[in-house]
Amino acid sequence: MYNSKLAELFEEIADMLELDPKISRFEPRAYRKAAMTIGTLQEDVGEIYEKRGLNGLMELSGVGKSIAGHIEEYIKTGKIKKYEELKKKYPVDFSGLTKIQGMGAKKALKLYTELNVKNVDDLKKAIERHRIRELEGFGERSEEELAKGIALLESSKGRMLLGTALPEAENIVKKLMDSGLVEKAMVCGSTRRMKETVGDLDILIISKNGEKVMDFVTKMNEVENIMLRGPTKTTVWLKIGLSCDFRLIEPTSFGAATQYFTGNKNHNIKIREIAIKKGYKLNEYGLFDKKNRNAVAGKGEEEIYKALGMDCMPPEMREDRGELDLAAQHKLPQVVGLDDILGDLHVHSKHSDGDSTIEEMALEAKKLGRKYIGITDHSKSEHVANGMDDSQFLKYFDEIDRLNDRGLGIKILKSGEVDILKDGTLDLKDKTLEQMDYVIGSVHMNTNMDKEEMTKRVIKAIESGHLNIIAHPTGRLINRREPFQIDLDNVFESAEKNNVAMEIDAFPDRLDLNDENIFKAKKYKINFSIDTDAHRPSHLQFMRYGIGMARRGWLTAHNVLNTLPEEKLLKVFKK
Ligand code: DGT
Ligand code: CA
Ligand code: CA
Ligand code: ZN
Repeated sequence: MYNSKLAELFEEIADMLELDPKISRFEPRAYRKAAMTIGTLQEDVGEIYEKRGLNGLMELSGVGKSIAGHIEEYIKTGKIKKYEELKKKYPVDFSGLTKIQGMGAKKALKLYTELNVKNVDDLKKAIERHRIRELEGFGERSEEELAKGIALLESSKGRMLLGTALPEAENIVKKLMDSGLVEKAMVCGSTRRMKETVGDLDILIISKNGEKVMDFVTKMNEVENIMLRGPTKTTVWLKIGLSCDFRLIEPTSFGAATQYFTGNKNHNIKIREIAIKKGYKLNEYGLFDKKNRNAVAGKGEEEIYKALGMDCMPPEMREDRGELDLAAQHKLPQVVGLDDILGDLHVHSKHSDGDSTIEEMALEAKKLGRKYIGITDHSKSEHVANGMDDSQFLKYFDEIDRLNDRGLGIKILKSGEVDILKDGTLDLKDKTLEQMDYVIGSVHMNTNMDKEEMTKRVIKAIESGHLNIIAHPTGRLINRREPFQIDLDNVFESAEKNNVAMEIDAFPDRLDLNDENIFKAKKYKINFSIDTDAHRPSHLQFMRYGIGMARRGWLTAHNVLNTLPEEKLLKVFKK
């Protein structure tokens, strides 16, 4: 997979181009746009290039001839000349530094020219010596903020977004299956549990050609270097920046092995104790009785749980949050699945910061089997996202009406992602809001408020009577921005009273609410909406990450609004 690496390179090229005032602003913008497209693409650009060449690349939005050329150059040589040249001029690790909250390329350049800070380590030293606060335009506060930003980054170090790790894992499993060398290959570990970030990939394999398989995996295009090579276990470092364990498993142990390597660790420790109490021994090879015979052969996970008197729960629930007790009482919830989803209620178009027309988004959603799609472009205060004012919203409603009249085979709902302003009021006139089928409210700006103020702000919006869904309720961006200060219990309580749903934003770096907060929110009688927040058609596939979070938070289809058919949904929205 070249996608994430290329996206990073293009971002960094854009950062460096922006530093030169003589260069037109359009050039860095073009690189950023390409980075956004490629970084969130589900298909690997390497594969697109292999199958359809330069023309295939140029069909991607934001990818023209010159950027397609860069991609080709990178695939063939592992380098981009333009990048290397810029790097000579600016020997600074922009991509590392700009991952720190509050650090842009301009600040990074200033730190380089004034203090010779080239990377995060240099920055840490400069902070320790209190050199930052002396700089013009920085000060003590921003020195502290940078220190906090670094701490956040380090606490997440090496953990990759599920949205990057899972497609790579699937790509590797497919290659293994296509190789003809393996009977089975399966991703386990945190990836299978759909944890929001992944530390490493764990892939289990059944094969009669162990030696050849281990050769095959070490020679895959995706591999940067081999960390450990053995007859039954091989660990490689992948080019995308993640390590991957491959384990060869005996067919008779496969169930026990997938159970063990899916984890999580605490779940495993508990289930092992349960096994001991019942007179068994459980390990990655099987479930053994007292005479050390493999009691249930360990062929399938289901049988292992069953032999211990339990129902088998989906991997997403195996987090030691009480699931084993429920399994023993045969009271596991029937958690929501992707097949239950009938629509997507948070989608952007060209009318604000999306890449595609309403029609294109709707047709793609139809292809995915959705019955309705809510278009939710931004309101005017969201300048960076091209937000619309009231009169622009009216034209946009007209367009939706026309599309529905024409009939695309999928219903388009009229909505908007309306900013919840600093004082808790909404960014559009009541008259405009009343024309929407439902309204999403979001906090985007002034996020540095203290907890009490922020909580009041959101609750005031919930009580306005206009809102139906609160989007990405904590505002966090995984590994990049902390959630803002907010008392979620108070928010959930108010949401319950006012029949306002909480969003599970499925965009890979948001996943907001996250699993823990969903678990907490489930105690209240509130609805959830699992939305992709798509900005281009391929993003509509992010639904599965939101579903992963919902399953990790034990939600059933009953808790989720967009499992309802349109009529019932609109009734809930009417209040
Ligand atoms: P990660 O890689 O940090 O995102 O998280 P996991 O859950 O994939 O953890 P990993 O790769 O270290 O190990 C894979 C699974 O193997 C883990 O979920 C449970 C099992 N496992 C690993 N270490 C232990 C252990 O010390 N005891 C037990 N019972 N199971 C373990
Ligand atoms: Ca792992
Ligand atoms: Ca591992
Ligand atoms: Zn949005």
